[in-house]
Parts: sequence; structure tokens; C-alpha cells
Amino acid sequence: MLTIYSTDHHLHHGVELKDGAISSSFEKPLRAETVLARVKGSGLGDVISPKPFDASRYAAAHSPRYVEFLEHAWDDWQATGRTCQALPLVWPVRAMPSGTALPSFIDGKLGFFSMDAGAPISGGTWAAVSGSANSALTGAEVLSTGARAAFALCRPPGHHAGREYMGGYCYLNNAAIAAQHAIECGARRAAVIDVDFHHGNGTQDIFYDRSDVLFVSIHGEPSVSYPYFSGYGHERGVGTGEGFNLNLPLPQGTLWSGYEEALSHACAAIATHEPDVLVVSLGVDTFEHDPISHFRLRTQDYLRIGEALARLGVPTLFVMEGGYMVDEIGINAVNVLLGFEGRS
Ligand code: FKS
Ligand code: ZN
Repeated sequence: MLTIYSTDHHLHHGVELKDGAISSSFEKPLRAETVLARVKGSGLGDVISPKPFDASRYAAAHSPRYVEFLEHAWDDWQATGRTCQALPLVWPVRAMPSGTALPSFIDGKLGFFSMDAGAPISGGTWAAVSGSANSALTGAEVLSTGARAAFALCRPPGHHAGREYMGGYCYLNNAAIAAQHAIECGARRAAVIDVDFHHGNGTQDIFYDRSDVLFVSIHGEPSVSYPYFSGYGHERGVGTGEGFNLNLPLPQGTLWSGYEEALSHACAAIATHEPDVLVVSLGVDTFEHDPISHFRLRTQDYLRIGEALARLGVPTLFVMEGGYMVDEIGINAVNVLLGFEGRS
């Protein structure tokens, strides 16, 4: 299968507030480089650069004013004389009276358009983020030409980014942008399956009222796992979207046996939906040695995930999300793709 990869991801390397101190982010350039090296080493197929797309493409999954904010946030921040990365530090929480009013000052906008302080913005962020979204969009177009599968090696990741907010290392929701593009290119129905350890709250948000895009996520229980405020089993969609959102939270410490059961449940729901295209939010932070997550999958289990997805028989776009055990991120991510191709 083709891999789509933009070198522009190097322009973004965020800081992270961890345990009360500023450190270098777990979400770093070496992650994507390691996956790329494994793609090349495994003979998966050619690697191409993404096509350019207009920012209005991103606004099919996000709000136009959010995309506009992201594109100009660094300039607005710099214009106030600051030189460090931009981080939000105030949020409109439930009890505040004017939480839906968009502030004009950048510090207010940063809080308005974010869910946490986990998506810092620097001078290279927009280029990296648009290169990542363009990789997913190019992947969707590769499928529309008849390919069985493609791999968008996206960085930064996207599944925590909602219609109108960033957070958790994510800015534009690459998987949602690709699924929406597939719908606009003629797919009647799409499904997104999110196998990252963390709940894909952003993807859920974007498609929550839609019956044409099924969202299914297997993730750590939100009562104890990030993002905490989204991902419960009772979140099933609203309006015509009711019944088209399936959350399968699992306890910390889940092994392959428990994971496999949730995965078959997820696949059965996808088969019932009969999608024309499947988008996989491919996070491998479910790995037993991941430094920030709490499932216990092993390297060979990723082959089985790929095989299970292949059995659905639907054109499939894999979109890279998380995974922080950098030594093994390449092997684990590419194992899903090799399993999908029956090479195991
Ligand atoms: C818990 C700290 C949580 C934020 C975790 C973000 C996870 C991001 C991700 C993505 F795919 F988006 F990259 N910190 N101790 O892996 O879901
Ligand atoms: Zn994750």
C-alpha cells in the first residue's frame, strides 16, 4: 500500500506541561521518522508526498473560524511580543456565563479554541499541521482511485481535535477530514474506527449528529484515562446520529484477550453499517511498554488487528495517531498494515 508522508512535520516540536513542569513533548519528530524507516524497511510500498489542499477543505470537518484561528495564532501571539510557544491558560468551563462569546485577544482565543494545554503553537505548527491533514486528504483520494488501502503517516496526530477545538497534541482532525472528504467524493457511508489508547473525542464530536459516518472507539476508561470528559459507553450520538457512535472503554491493564473481544464487537458494528470507506485512527500507544498509556498489547497483536480490519473487506485509510514507545512505534504501526495485507 502507498504511504503518504510530509517532511513538514519536523517544523513542529511542542513543549509539554508534565507533572507541573515544562518539558519536551512525548509527541516528537522522531516518532514519525521511526515509522517511516519501518515502512521503507518492510517493503510495504512507495512513499509519496501529500498534494496541497486549500484550508477550506479542513473546514468541512472544523468550523471556518477555528481553521482561521489556527492558521494565524502564531502571528497573533508574536504580535503581542512573546517568543515562546503559545499555550492556552484559561478556559470557559461549565459555570461561566459567557463561554460562547469569542474573545478578540489571542490569549482568550487560545482558551476558547482548546480543550487543554496539550497543543502548543509555534512558528512551524501550521505548516506541520496542514501537511499532516493534506496527507490524510491525499490518502482519501488514493482510495477514491480504487486502491484497497493507504497509510497517511500523519504527524501531528488529530483525533482529539474537535469541530472547534485543539488539544492533546492535536490541531486538525486528520481522520475526520479524510472521512468527510470521502463522503464528498461520493462515499454514501463511512466508518471511523479509533484504536488509539485514548478516546477519539474530537472525531466523536465532529460526527456526533451524523448517521452517514459511524464512529467506533476502543480506549482506556475515561474515569481514569485521558481525556476524562468523553468516551463513556453511554455516549451514543444525538438526533439522526443516535446509534452511530460506539464507545468501547476498557480497563487499564487490558491484555490482547480483552482487546480482541472489543475489536470483534467494533468490527461487527462496522459491518452492519456497510461503509464504502473505512478510516482507521491508528494509535499504537496500546503497547505494553508505552510510557503514557495503560493497555498491554504486544508486538504480534498488531498483526491481528490488521487482519481483523482486512476481513471487513472495505477500502481502508490508516491515519497515524499516537504511540510513544519510540523504539517500537515503527514495528507496531507497520505490523497493523502488514497484517492487513496478509503478510504475517
Ligand atoms: C496522562 C497525560 C495525558 C495527553 C495525552 C495525549 C494523547 C494523544 C494521543 C494522540 F493520538 F492524539 F496523539 N497527556 N498522564 O496519543 O491520543
Ligand atoms: Zn493516544
